[in-house]
Amino acid sequence: MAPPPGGRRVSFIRFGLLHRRAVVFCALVAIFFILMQWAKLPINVSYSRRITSKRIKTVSRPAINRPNIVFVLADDYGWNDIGYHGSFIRTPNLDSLASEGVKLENYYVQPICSPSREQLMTGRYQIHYGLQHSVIMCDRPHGLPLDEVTLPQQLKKNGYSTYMVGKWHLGFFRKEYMPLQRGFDRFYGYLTGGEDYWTHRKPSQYSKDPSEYQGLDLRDQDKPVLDQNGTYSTHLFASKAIEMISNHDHSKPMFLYLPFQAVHGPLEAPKEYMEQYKSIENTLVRTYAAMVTVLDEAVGNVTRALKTHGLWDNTVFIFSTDNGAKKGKGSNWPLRGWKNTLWEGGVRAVGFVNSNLLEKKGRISDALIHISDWFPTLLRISNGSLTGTKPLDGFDVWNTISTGALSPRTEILHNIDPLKALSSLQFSYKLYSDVFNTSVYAALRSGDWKLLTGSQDRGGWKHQGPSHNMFDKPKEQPDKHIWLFNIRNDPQEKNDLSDRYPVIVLDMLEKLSAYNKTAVPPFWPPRDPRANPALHGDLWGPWI
Ligand SMILES: *[C@@H]1O[C@H](CO)[C@@H](O)[C@H](O)[C@H]1NC(C)=O
Ligand SMILES: *[C@@H]1O[C@H](CO)[C@@H](O)[C@H](O)[C@H]1NC(C)=O
Ligand SMILES: *[C@@H]1O[C@H](CO)[C@@H](O)[C@H](O)[C@H]1NC(C)=O
Ligand SMILES: *[C@@H]1O[C@H](CO)[C@@H](O)[C@H](O)[C@H]1NC(C)=O
Ligand SMILES: *[C@@H]1O[C@H](CO)[C@@H](O)[C@H](O)[C@H]1NC(C)=O
Ligand SMILES: [Ca+2]
Repeated sequence: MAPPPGGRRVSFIRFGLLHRRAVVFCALVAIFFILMQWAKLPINVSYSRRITSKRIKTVSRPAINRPNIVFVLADDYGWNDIGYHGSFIRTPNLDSLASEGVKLENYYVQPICSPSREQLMTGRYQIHYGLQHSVIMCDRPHGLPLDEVTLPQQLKKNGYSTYMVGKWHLGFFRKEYMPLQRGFDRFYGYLTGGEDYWTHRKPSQYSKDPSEYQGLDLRDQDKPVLDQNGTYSTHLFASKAIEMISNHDHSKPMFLYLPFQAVHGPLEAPKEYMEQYKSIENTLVRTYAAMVTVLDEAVGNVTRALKTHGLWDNTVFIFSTDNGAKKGKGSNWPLRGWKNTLWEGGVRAVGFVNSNLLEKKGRISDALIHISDWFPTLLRISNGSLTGTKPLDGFDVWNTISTGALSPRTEILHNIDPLKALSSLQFSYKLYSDVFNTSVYAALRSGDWKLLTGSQDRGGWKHQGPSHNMFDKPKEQPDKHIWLFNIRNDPQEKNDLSDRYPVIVLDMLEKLSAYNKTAVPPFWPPRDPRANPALHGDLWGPWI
């Protein structure tokens, strides 16, 4: 791989900690923490064992008076597109919120929109409800199954007011699948996966597919919003969130779910923000940077409103992306791959927590955490109950985030998607073993190891700067369909170790096979022409 701009040696650490002094400082801090850990080892060991064995129920509840929960989800926001990961893009609000709180640097999501949202809402892997293939498509009759219990439903049961502003993308072919029917008291936003930032119409004017159905996709509760043509969605959603914050009844705790449209395609940004990056020649890079900066400003405005209304001191604020940056858009440097791939660039996510309720603030957490963990974690801190929920794949990681306790999570099933194999069988694969058919698209993380199988988009490494791009492709056999990496030593996924450690490969395949035995078949209905908004007053919405 070519050296990155500046000619220095590629090292993962370099991107977080620019100076050697910082490295030395961190080493000293690490030694300090190791000594601290050692000093109170007996307590920690029994504590983490308790978490692992019974997850949530046996852990004593913190003395928290049901905090407000504000969850900001960015869309398609890349690992390297935030100030504190070394981006040239200015994100002052996100940077300071993150550095006051706990940065989650070993935090994972799903590689595409709907699955990340499904897991956030249910605490369960998609293999357990048949959504392992692709996203919820706007003209296919599917959605998050109605027997799945959602996070806002559980919070509402426990007395929370539940607000949602932004992108749903969890299904709407029947009314029962829509946000107000899945636990939200208030909904302002859109139902499909992407649209125009100003007209709020799907598809955007940039769509090249003439067969795509067209229509407005913006609602306030159940009603179409017809008077916001021309309001950029990041401004619109921030102001609607602030309106809900202002009108909130303080006798109840609040759950505000704020999945912004930004920075999903199409790349569109207001002129004033483009101006801030006028030195950047590449229009796409300039536009993307401007979109990120509006998002950052929106987060600043929302947190300011929480403070003004006296809600902040008792709020747990979480920021997360739903997947890595798309191939041609932002940057996941130094990670391999992008959105819609199971490489680290698709699934390793920007995320942090800010709250007065954190016991140890101003930290970087290296603990393994996954988006499915928010469900039990947030129910735990909200004194909520898990009664009536299905078996969870998520873990309660509050102590891990708040105090630095060991993570109860040691594994992440990134996905098993049998349909992806069927649609892209270009080679007749030799099976590695009969334990798990390695032509099937899957990936599993276990400890530091990660195994990928099947026909994977090969990814690559892209560094996007203000005035240059650098792109490096992996050099691999085209029919390769099994990879093993040690992610801790090789976070860039450059050195495939599958030939060197066949026993580990076999062990991981056995684990995949065990997960596969708990899976339900993927549900992937055909396109339905009745979804066409032209049949429903030019509005995207339920059609059955
Ligand atoms: C937490 O839940 C328990 C049992 O549902 C209830 O008795 C208690 O009052 C709740 N505490 C708070 C702070 O809401
Ligand atoms: C939205 O506004 C633009 C610019 O004013 C206008 O060209 C377009 O026709 C409007 N679209 C709708 C659906 O009203
Ligand atoms: C943030 O608030 C300022 C001041 O009210 C406003 O001018 C700006 O447009 C807001 N930005 C966003 C992204 O909402
Ligand atoms: C492995 O899976 C592929 C794709 O689903 C299928 O075509 C092939 O027959 C399977 N091989 C075996 C031995 O089951
Ligand atoms: C996964 O399980 C299904 C259903 O039991 C089975 O048909 C399929 O072959 C399994 N896939 C792999 C890759 O083992
Ligand atoms: Ca996304």
